[in-house]
Amino acid sequence: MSLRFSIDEAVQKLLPVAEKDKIQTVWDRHKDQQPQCGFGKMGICCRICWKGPCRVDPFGKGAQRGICGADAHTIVARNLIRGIAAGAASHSDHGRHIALTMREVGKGNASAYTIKDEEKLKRIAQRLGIDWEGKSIRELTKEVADASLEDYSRQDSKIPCRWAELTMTQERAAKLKQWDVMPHNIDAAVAEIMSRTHVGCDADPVNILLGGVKGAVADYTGMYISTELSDALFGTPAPTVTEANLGVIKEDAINIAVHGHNPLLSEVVCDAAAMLNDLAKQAGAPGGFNIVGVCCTGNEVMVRHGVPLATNYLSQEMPILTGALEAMVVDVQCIMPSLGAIAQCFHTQLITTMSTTKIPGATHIQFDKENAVESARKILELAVDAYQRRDPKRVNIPQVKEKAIVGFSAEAVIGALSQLDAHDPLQPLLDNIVNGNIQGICLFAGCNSTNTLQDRSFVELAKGLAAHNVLLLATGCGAGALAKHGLMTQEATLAYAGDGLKAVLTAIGQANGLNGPLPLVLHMGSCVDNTRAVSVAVAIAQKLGVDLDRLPLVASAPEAMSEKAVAIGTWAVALGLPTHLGTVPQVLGSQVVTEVLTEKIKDITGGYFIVETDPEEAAKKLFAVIQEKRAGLNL
Ligand code: BF8
Ligand code: SF4
Repeated sequence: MSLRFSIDEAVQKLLPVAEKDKIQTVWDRHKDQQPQCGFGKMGICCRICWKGPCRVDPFGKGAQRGICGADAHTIVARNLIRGIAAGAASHSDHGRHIALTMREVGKGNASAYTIKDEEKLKRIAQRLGIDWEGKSIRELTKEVADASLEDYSRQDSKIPCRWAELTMTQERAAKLKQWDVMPHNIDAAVAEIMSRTHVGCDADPVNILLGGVKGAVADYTGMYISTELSDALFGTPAPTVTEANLGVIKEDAINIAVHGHNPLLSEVVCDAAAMLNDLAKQAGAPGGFNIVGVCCTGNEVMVRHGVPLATNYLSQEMPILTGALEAMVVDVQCIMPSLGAIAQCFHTQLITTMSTTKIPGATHIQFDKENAVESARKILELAVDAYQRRDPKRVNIPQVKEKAIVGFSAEAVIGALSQLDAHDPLQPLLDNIVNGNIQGICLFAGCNSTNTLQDRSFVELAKGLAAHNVLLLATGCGAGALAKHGLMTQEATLAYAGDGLKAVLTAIGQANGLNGPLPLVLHMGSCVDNTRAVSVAVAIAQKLGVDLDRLPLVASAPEAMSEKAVAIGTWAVALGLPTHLGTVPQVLGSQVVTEVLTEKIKDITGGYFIVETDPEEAAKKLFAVIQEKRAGLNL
């Protein structure tokens, strides 16, 4: 029965446990919601003012306008871009949090943190036009943080966000300015979306969508800040071998899952667990503390420190169902409110840490950069306490896990390539794209959704494209899915890569002393780390002397569901990428909006959305796009 929900074997093993204990999971609640509202699914329900809700009849028989006169196109476009605003707010709040912490490090006020990658800090400074010669690391840290925070505070609308303008090709930046979709201030772009979609403002669907594109570029800006400043603070990911899936939970250890998105607390929890491991042993757990990751906080600590990933978004309730999870520590975003109730069915302590994300059933330990170490210690103590209440009879850890080689930051990719050509690391990659060994590149990103069979599309698409010699990158829950299913291994390369791709990955792997190929899919990190893929793409485009939309480069989010994914998908399109969605976006109620997103926007940005729910068909379509782009470059 569980095969209907997920191809993840660990999930399949645990769902019967949930059923037996009468614990509702995300899939039970999905069923309870059927049939879901057709108006909502098509985006034609408006709740923007209290005269509503208003709904437009999609068959043209009933009402065609809301009470204020908004038609389906206005309503769909407004709903969509409000989602983009929420996504941009989430990612950029994350970036702000990191930048503010960095500023305190620069002032000498945040003792839990230091700059772990000084070279990266200098590279960031250089990019932002900050002279670093003769400055102390502390001074430079503060200057970089201040310059980044300006992207949240600048009031001169003629000056673009620096983190946007300086990280894309010049042609792309010029194009976005020309269409007036280059933000000058991340927060202003979010506020502008909320104000222009208030009752009785922007009613032109195309103009509304352009506002959404601007919000999406603001999202990109905040994500870039999150990734790059986190690298300076916590280290830039380098390849590391770890494991993924629920089998990483250990029966003889005190297991703590870190879940959410922001690495500020999880980094300190990892450090504290290593330092205080004796606490766990004294409490009777010979395995000590075992930190495992969920969702993007999981990805952050996985790519930087090799912390194993327990699971991705849709199966986030499962670690608790193993009966062996002492604590789940959450920060922000993509944390199901159901965790509170499920944790109460077990000994698990659900611990919230951010004032903006509290959950009934959780214990709140407020985390601030000033008290990070103290909070981490309290969390460990709560986990030790919970361990005393663990019921051995309820322990049920599915012995399912896969090896995963992860940590492919842009720097790591360039570093690996430099073993082939130290002076011009990108050249071997370009040569292999030109000679067809690598046909193109696909970035897998985005979520899990109950609208699909969990993880299936990621796995099928990846295998399908790899067989056609497409180089695969992954972030977020897509990366989680591909790691759980063993596609981040050398064995997967040997089993699934086409001959050309296999030869290239093997040459790079051998040159780096791996005694075999690179893994089939390169894990670049969390969702904010999609910008890592952009930085590689921009470097390739600059070397070829073309803009991003000319590259044989596509993105795919086969299970997109969150507002953040809407924002990411939109900026991918704004940057010129054909972007696949395997779930149907809530826009079909407007032909105008649907056409703009899937066709017309191509004339402006070169990018567009491809909606295809069947993974086999999607692989064909993406490969066809790659061929079209190759032909455009005369390849
Ligand atoms: O930021 S992929 S379900 S966890 S939104 Fe959320 Fe989607 Fe996962 Fe990471 Ni991204
Ligand atoms: Fe209805 Fe217009 Fe109000 Fe929306 S803004 S709820 S369409 S009256």
